[in-house]
Amino acid sequence: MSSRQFHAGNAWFADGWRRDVCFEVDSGRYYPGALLEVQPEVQAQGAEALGRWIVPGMPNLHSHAFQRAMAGLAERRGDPADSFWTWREVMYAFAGKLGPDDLRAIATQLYVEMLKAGYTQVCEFHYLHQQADGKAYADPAAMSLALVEAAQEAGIGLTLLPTLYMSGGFDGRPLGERQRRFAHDVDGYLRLLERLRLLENAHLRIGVALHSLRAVPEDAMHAVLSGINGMPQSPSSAPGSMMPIHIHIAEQIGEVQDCLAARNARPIEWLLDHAPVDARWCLVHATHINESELGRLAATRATVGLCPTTEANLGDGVFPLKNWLDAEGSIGIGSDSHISVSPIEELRWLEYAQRLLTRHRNISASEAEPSTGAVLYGSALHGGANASGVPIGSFIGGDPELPSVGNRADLLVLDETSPLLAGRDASNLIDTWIFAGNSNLVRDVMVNGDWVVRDFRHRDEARIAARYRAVIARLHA
Ligand code: NGQ
Ligand code: ZN
Repeated sequence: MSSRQFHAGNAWFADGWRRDVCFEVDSGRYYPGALLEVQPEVQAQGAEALGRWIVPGMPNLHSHAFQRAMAGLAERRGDPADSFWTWREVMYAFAGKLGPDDLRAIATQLYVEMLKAGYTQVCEFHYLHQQADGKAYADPAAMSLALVEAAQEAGIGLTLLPTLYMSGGFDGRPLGERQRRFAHDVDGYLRLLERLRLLENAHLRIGVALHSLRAVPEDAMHAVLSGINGMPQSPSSAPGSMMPIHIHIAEQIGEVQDCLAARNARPIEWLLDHAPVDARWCLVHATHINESELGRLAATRATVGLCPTTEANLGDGVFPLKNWLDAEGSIGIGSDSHISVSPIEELRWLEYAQRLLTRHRNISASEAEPSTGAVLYGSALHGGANASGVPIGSFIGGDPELPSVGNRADLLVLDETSPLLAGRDASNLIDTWIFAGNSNLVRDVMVNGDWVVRDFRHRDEARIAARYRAVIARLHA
């Protein structure tokens, strides 16, 4: 099969914009949808014109898809001391109602919204494994497969992170009644991983998630980390053998205090002392990190998963972004509870929280890269790709003559006709998009060489939304 050629007026690379970029996309030689050659400053004859401003698609490194269907339903005061923990009770009540078909319908709708907003890969931190009473489904992978099907139907890349959840707190107490459907023992968990891994392909990567130090006893953590060594992988999986490892680490002060009481160490400190943390790891909500933890963690090359809109919504706290970037730490963004589904809003709030705290501006920018938006977008692409375990996040082509392949062809075409972008050039385009782009500027979206969004519309959005509405009407009836 022959390859396809595309031409971008300007395409964004890690070190800035290039003009007249020609993309050659594989139609089957290595894996369909891989970038072959990517060449700046050429006018390819017969190439399909993409548009004026082309950027890599953004990975969403943290999602609990089902929570999208309760967005807005926990914003009424219940208890005068409303907190993360009271929100969690509302969330548990909702989670208890969902079966595989509901989860599939909700996740598919969410993934369509993600694509339209510019996310082309999602890491699904998935812990609704069993039936509500704690018994396994006839197929123990039923809920995981619902997410795999949802991603396939929507056309988004998925890093599925089946999540180990064993105890209800640091003291090892058993799961509460509403947590029973999260349960696994280590063997059952590894069997699920093994089965799912055989499904891997260019769109699907399987990784590991430990829900939190609260939920995973130390011996279980070690058993899983050694159990994944040498686990077989599907031959049709995208290149790169990295199996990402995600964990919720230090979101709430209460969690830091409980960890100190039970383990005599702060959560990040404890993890660094007891686990082989390296570039495979993604520490989600590293919110409560001190200076010494920060220096040690940055040196491991692990990524921190930041979810600014959810962290704000739940009253978590503010991650010390400036110090982390100064230490060359890796970041990515996630929409987590999906109170907002927009990479732009996540990145904007990442910076704004720092401005409000420090009373300065352009905190994330540096001497080497003075554009705040470019630092934010570029960092989140890089760390997000790492946490996803998939070759995405930048336009890297493979040499057709060598047995290596390029990154997946995931790209966004921005709406060059928007008045907002009038008079903008390469020096301020990303800044304008991130800080002022309140109406969506993502016009077309390509994932793995396929158009999934064209002219602001997803290829199957009407049908997917109709099914979502029907499921929600029943759940809230
Ligand atoms: C979750 N969400 O697993 O959905 C969590 C809440 C918990 C966030 N942390 C539950 N944002 O941490 O126990
Ligand atoms: Zn989470």
